Amino acid sequence: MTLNPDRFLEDLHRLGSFGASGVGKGVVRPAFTAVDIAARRWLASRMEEAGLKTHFDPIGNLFGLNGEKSLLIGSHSDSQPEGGWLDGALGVVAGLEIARASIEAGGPPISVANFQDEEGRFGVLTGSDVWTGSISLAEADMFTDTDGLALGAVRARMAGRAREFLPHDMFTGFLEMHIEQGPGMDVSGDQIGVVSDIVGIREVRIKITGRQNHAGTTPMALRQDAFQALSNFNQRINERFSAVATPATVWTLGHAEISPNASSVIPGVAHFSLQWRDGDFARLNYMETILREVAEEVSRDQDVKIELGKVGAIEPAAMDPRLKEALRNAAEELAPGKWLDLPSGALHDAANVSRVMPAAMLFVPSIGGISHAFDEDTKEADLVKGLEVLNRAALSV
Ligand code: HGY
Ligand code: MN
Ligand code: MN
Repeated sequence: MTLNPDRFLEDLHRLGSFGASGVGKGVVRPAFTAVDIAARRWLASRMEEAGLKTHFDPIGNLFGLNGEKSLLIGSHSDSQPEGGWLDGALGVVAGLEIARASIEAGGPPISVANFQDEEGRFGVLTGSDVWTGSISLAEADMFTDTDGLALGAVRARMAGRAREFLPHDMFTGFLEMHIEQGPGMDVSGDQIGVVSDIVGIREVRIKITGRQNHAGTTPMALRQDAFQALSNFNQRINERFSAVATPATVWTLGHAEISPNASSVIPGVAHFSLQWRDGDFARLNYMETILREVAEEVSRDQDVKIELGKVGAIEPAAMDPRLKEALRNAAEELAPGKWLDLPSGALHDAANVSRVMPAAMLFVPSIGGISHAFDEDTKEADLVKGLEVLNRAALSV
């Protein structure tokens, strides 16, 4: 079965033109934006040209189907608010090329998946979360983005093409190719990574309500300053999380807004996000207990109200031994001595999918370990090598 690396790279660049940021190869293509929907429609047309039957489900996941029983390959095509051209896109286009080459050569049936909102504009891995049943569509519909738009309202933009959720038993397994998004392989010089397991995550949005007031006339002792409370919260979280963290534990306050955000007004409200990731289920939960204790302490000491939203959760996931072995064997054949086993600190749809069918992942290096940024990139030779290894593994299972 003959892959066409030029066609694969052309499709990848074309996908990168949807929402191109104008800064390097970066993209701005969050879930359900006009460019995300246009990209999904274009991908659907490429799948149809390849001979696949396309299917959008109610949450916006796109499948390119080859028959009633097939191996599924894919990832996601939505991006972070400032994203790279490969995060997710690589896995979808790799799936498309492998499925297309297999049809051309009369090979085994391979289908393609393009999950929606992997990057969590609304939830955490929302499209695969709903498809695999971790959350219901009704629950997902209540999720809002940071501007307060509800997923239920925006997914109506794709309702015209939406059909039912596909049964999982149509697929014999799931393979996802992705960039590493960290420095490991760039430093070690390896070309292929076989993922052993994927970290778990907890993510929550938090609102602090203080008292908006005049910045010149309000004595320090009388203030209920939402920003100072946020700052204190962050300091305490750093201290308390550090005390239980391993070198692999990470946490991030990535989104924050204070209101009214003016130099001469004591902030009355602060909204922010907090997420933490770890490979150990018990530690993830213990960190949530710490978070709740810190919220109570800050609320009391700073005289503010602190409200925690629903905690989004994806549990740590081990990859399937048989599929992992297929990836290892293919890596050893096509990149002898230049591959390794490694865990994933980034989340991936494969974590959700692994709960309903065997799933495994392959990584290629990220130049400088950069991702979730416009300058994310990977050498084209590494992209093609990853495609070839994934294809070899797909044909062997
Ligand atoms: O944040 C993540 O790990 C993923 O890229 N959504
Ligand atoms: Mn991704
Ligand atoms: Mn990402």
